[in-house]
Amino acid sequence: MDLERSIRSWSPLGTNRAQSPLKQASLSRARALTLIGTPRPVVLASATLSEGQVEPLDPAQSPKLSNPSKTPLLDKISTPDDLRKLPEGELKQVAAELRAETIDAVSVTGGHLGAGLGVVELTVAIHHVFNTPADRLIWDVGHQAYPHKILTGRRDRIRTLRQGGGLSGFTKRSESPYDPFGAAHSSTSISAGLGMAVARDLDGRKNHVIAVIGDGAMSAGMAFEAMNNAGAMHSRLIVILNDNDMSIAPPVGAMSAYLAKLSATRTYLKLRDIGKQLTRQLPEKIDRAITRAVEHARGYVTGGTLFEELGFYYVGPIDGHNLDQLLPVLKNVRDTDVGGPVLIHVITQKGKGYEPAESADDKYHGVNTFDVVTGTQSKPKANAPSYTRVFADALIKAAREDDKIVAVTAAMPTGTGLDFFGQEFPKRTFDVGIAEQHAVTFAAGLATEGYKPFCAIYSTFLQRAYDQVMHDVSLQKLPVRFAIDRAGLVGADGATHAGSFDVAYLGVLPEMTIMAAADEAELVHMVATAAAYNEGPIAFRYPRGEGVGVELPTFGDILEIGKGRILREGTSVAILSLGTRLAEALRAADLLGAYGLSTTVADARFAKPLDRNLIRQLAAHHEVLITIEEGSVGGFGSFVMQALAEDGALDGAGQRVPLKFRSMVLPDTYQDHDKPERLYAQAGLDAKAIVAKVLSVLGREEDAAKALIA
Ligand SMILES: Cc1ncc(C[n+]2csc(CCOP(=O)(O)OP(=O)(O)O)c2C)c(N)n1
Repeated sequence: MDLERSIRSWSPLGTNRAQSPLKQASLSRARALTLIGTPRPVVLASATLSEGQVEPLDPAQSPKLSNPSKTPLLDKISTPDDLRKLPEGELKQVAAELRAETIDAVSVTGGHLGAGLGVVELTVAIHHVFNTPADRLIWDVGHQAYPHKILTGRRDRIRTLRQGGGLSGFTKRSESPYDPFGAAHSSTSISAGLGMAVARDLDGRKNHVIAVIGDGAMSAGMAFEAMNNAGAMHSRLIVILNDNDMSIAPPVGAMSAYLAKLSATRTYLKLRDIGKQLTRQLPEKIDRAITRAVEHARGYVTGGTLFEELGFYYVGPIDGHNLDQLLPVLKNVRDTDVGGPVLIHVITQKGKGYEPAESADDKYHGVNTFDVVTGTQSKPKANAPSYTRVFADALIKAAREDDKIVAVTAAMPTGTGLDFFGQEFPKRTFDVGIAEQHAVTFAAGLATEGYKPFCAIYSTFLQRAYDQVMHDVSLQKLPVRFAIDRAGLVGADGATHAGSFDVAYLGVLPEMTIMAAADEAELVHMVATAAAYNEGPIAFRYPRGEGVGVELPTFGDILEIGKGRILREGTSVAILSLGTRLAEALRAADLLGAYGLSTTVADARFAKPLDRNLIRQLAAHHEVLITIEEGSVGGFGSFVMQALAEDGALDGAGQRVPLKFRSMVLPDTYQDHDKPERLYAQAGLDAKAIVAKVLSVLGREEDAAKALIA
């Protein structure tokens, strides 16, 4: 089915087509066609055009067709089986069409672009050479898998990427049999691939397992743990190292320097010779050919590579945009059993083939929707600074006063705002690479020497360093400051990136202090509090996106540890909020007034230690006490309930009216990507849901049902 027809025949959830993503898709499709049909050297980088030879797509060259498709080869491909039917000579054009389709789709949806553009040829080559999905193809992180999605039966939905109800922005098992392993957190592919390879061996099957991992992801501990294990086993695993010399930011560390040296000292030329040599030798003497190829690639130039020392057969480096190199090498690796794992070192360019991406500093790693012709990204009007920026500015101010303050990021300088900190304090800023575990223990080391490390890590990625937080930090009571960005639901990145669990997983650790900012001014206070607090580890969490627009203090106040605040006093209902649900709690209090319910609203500020006095007061003077937070069960609400139970407040003893307590938390499910406000509504954590909860607790079920739909 061609794209236009498939767009016409598919409507998401039966929604109004005028507003559906597919309406946008068709419009944008028209733009894609224009893009490909009209040569625009300004947009498509010339390297792609010359390599892909895409010029015949100009309608002027197909005068007989009234409305010729501008992606004639891609239109023939519903699944990789169709791709495999095409002769190799047509694959360059497939790649060019795939690149243009990817650019156009992301221009409509926003999302990860640079990484996908860098693996277009690799994606085509892998699916052409290997028998996916029987051969397992694992994309590390999965943010580069949009071209893969287009080739594996998802082209008709590609313009729903990251939209509610649409395709995930990462690989996902439930989405396609061509995604044998879900991802989004990095550096898992070699471990998962090795597991699949060993399972295959145990079953006596013959399929291939291919893990594609970036040079950034390769710097993480997990990747090394997996290589260490794989190198000592005799299982056939193919690891493709996609080396584009970029992470989100420029890559850091000795591994990156090593890869640069490796690729600089081994030229493609030699590999091209090797390719020819392999082709000459095929098919009779495959074993000898690959052996000789690898001998050329390794021993002669710089001695054994690190990968060989780890037990891998190393092949490369090869030009990952040149199908004439990729195809013979992949075929040889496919057809040759070297008795263990193989690592193919592929050099690519992030953002390849789209000039605005190629020339941007971040290679368009992650983009908003954008204009395909100019590359200009849409910039939604901000009403307030982002929490990330407020954190960075507050930390910079604190660091001007205190030269012991240092900052640590695990490959996320821009995402955490530490790029700004680094501009002013380059020597006090440490990007340790994608290595959250190391980041935390490194910060612990700094703390032992009297420094004040602020470890800025997204909630979801801090999960990786849980043992380090426990064993290296909290057990030793070291004053590491955890700045936990992206707390709560994050939207388009979906369940893999949701910051749902940090209060629960940190809150059970002795010695931890945990704060949650209710707005951006509170965040400024919490940065000041963390800077001043030296008694042990302290964490403060804040969400993705912009603040609520409150006035920012020039300098933050040092908050009293474990003390909350009351914002509004009422008599019958109390809402105790942790974090940025506070605005919804205040809105709910207004709405409850209309039901004749006078409501107290308090901001706990601290999930640990709890403000026991505040909780006792709220319990003693209200009939209903509700806690609300942007986190899972087992967090703040559970801690409050434990405190109430210990106090006997749930026994009804000594109370005029027995307390009715409820805790509002995220549902016990993984919520897929969508707009955060919609996800919070689904989760039952908005003002309406609070009102309904209170009314229901009071037995006013009819009112509760009405409140929900009001
Ligand atoms: C554990 C973890 N930490 C941080 C991230 C955020 N992240 C997503 S992609 C990326 C860079 C990956 O670089 P690389 O593997 O070289 O792939 P490229 O984007 O350059 O193709 C980072 C740091 C993540 N996904 N997982």
